[in-house]
Amino acid sequence: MMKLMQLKWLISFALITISSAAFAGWDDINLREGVTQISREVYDLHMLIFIICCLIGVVVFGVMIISMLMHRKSLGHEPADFQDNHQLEILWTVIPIFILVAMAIPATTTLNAMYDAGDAEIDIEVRGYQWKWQYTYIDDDPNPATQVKFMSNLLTPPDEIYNRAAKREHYLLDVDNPLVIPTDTRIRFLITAEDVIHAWWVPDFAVKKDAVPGFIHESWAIAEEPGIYRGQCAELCGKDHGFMPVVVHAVERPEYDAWLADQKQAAQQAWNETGKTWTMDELMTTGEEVYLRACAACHQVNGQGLPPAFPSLVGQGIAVGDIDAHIDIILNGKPGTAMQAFASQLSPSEIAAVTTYERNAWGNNLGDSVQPKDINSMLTGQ
Ligand code: HEC
Ligand SMILES: [Cu+2]
Repeated sequence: MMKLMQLKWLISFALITISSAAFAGWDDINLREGVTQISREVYDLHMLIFIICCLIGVVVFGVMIISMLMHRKSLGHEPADFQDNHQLEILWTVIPIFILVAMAIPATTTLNAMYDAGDAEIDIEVRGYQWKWQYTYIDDDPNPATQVKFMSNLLTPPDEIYNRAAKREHYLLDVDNPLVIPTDTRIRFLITAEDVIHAWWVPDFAVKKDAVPGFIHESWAIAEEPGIYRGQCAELCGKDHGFMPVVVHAVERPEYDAWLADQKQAAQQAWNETGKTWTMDELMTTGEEVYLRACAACHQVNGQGLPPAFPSLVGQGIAVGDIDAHIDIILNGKPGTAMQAFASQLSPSEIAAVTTYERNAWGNNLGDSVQPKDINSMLTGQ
């Protein structure tokens, strides 16, 4: 049988081990404070409730362990035989009620503030796709085609993912086009999805919202410090769920205004170019660029695909068949397969270019092409 002395040593040893393990990497394992008022409130709540829980744990287990040691049979104690103790029962019901109410009041206040997404200065639509995000800066531009709107794709190359190359800094947490927002500005995120349920999560903003097809969920943030904030999709959404990070770039207001003006001009220019007649060279150059960015992950750089999962586009099938069917599968995808609809992800010019590219690359040499303005009239019915 264990002596009291030995037990004391054992307990202190266990406590020292656990606490030193925890404090060694406290910042690594703890919730982070983030850079918004809400994220700091969430952090403070988390610490408050964590400390309350620890205190309750110490008191309850302390009383329990001490009682067991002090009143054990080997010291000659006899078991008591009373049935209940009303005073004690009322006490251990009322005290926890007070503790719960005391925790609920600050928690509800913060939750209310989190859910109140009104009065935003800037509205940004966040749309989840398998497996990337799309950001649209909603403004009163009457022509949706010239709104600032872009896809945000993972930058980590497959070689690093499959251990054929050394992993970079920000492995799996880097994108080609980050979301750009101004600091000290109230921004509303309108979060939705195109295909399946995703979740947009930026820990430093304490923003984590499900992105559900057909629904728009709101959230908001005021970033107080410039910086790059990284997050991830937080809802299991298919095979590349781990490959759709969120990167937000918070910059000072003047820098944001300049960036937005550039983007607007680029969108306007892209729109102007939709109307002109493109040469074969222009279509092929843009087409290759679009293909490498949006299609090569499945159909491979050489167009051969990875049959049977991803069909080859070389010398066979739809890519060398009727051009309308070819355009159709790119615009609308093929439901139930990994071939998604690209109508909302690519501009009319990009769709025209990539279609033309597939029909004339890798020795397909069909010689035919399609113009951006034709794709645009298919999409708008004009
Ligand atoms: C996530 C993987 C994926 C990506 C990315 C992708 N595709 Fe596909 N694609 C598929 C799959 C799978 C099919 C076969 C669908 C089926 O079962 O018929 C397909 C079929 C096609 C076909 C028809 C092939 C045939 O002969 O049946 C064309 C053309 C095509 N894709 C073009 C594109 C273009 C252009 C892009 C880029 C803008 C693209 N795909 C991006 C997976 C993908
Ligand atoms: Cu996702």
